[in-house]
Amino acid sequence: MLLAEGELEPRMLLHHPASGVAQCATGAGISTGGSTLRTRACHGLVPSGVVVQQAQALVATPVTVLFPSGISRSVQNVVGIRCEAGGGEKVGFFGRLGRVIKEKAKGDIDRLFNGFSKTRENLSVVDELLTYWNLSDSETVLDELEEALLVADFGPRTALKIVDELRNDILAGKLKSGPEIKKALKTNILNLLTRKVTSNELQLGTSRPAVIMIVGVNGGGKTTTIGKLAHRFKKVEDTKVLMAAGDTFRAAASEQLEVWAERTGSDIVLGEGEKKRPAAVLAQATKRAVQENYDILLADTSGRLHTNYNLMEELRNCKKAVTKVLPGAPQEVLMVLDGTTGLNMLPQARQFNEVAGVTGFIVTKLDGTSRGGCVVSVVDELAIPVKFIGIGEKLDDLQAFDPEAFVNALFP
Ligand SMILES: Nc1nc2c(ncn2[C@@H]2O[C@H](COP(=O)(O)OP(=O)(O)OP(=O)(O)O)[C@@H](O)[C@H]2O)c(=O)[nH]1
Ligand SMILES: [Mg+2]
Repeated sequence: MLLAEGELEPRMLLHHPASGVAQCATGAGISTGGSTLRTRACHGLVPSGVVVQQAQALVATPVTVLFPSGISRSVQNVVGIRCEAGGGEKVGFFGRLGRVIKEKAKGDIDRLFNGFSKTRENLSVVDELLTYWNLSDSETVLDELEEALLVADFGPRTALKIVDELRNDILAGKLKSGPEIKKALKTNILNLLTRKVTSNELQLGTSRPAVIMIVGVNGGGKTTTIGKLAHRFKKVEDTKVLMAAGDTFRAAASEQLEVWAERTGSDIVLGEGEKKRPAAVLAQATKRAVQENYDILLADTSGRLHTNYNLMEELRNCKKAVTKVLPGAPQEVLMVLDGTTGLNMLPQARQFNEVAGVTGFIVTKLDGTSRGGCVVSVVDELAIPVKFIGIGEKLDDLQAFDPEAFVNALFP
């Protein structure tokens, strides 16, 4: 039995019942009898972030695959999983970068918890509702629960999905108490955050440089996020980070990015003279990143309204210019979404995705909003993962998005 090729991600466990050894499985799909289980992460055998070229199950005994959500599935004919990682120093390097970028700094969980205080306030009514829940007033409670989700900007469609699933489970007799309903509520939300997307981790490919384009509407936090990302990457020793000042629209934009470059010890390509067109700046920066062997190129772009046809076409050209210099790039097109806009981010995200092929979201300013439920809605509606969240203006206020920690911060 072969495991399909995939990225490793330390998330799920393969449990070998005979030996009792829990082995972290990794990043590949396990194909069994026609169905494919997408696994994440292999521990001990292959470092996280490394691309699995081939993985093979060794012997024949059933194993239970435990997903982070707590759901378990039995897989036949597996005893151990052997993963052969793609070779080469570059793969290893990006694996290392992947780990560091995901690393939880001390106090991260606390900061996440504090960052969500406003949204949590909106949802605190859920606990009150469920404490005194009984079967006879289920409908009223479910209505009020839906209302609380709407207030926290989960969006009508997503809120309805969550509540409908709870209603079905209550009617089927599967949920019999307030705590059970709360647990199911959290599981439902976690499923919405994970089931349509494969990975919340950056996919940087296997060769240098990896180009990350940052796009989004005005003032969402793109430039600040580039500074925060560079700060993270720079935690890996000797990482060469280049920034591209692709926002040639605003006079002060380049200077703002220059400040971040300086603060993080990154280099920067600025548009000058005739090369001031954004696509030209990005092409020039990509060339330099290739020629001078940079690891990461972080490309800033101007804020633009998703409804402005010309500016959206300009964005399309920016991406093309990067790909022309370096086929396969940009490896990531990350759209910055301003958390304070709540559900208004949905049409923006749709349009940017159509034009630029968004590979992940970074939702910023979640520290200042009571509308954090929009994170669930945007993932559910667009099937694009959230990769990072911004919970403040400082360099360290960017966190790798962890769906479980997010749900726990909303419903402690
Ligand atoms: N509270 C909070 N503020 C943030 C966060 N991220 C960015 N900001 C602030 O948002 C404001 C706009 O940030 P920028 O990085 O300039 O946004 P931008 O998207 O580059 O803006 P344009 O280039 O004008 O489109 C700044 O004041 C940032 O400090 C965050 O996660 N939390
Ligand atoms: Mg900017």
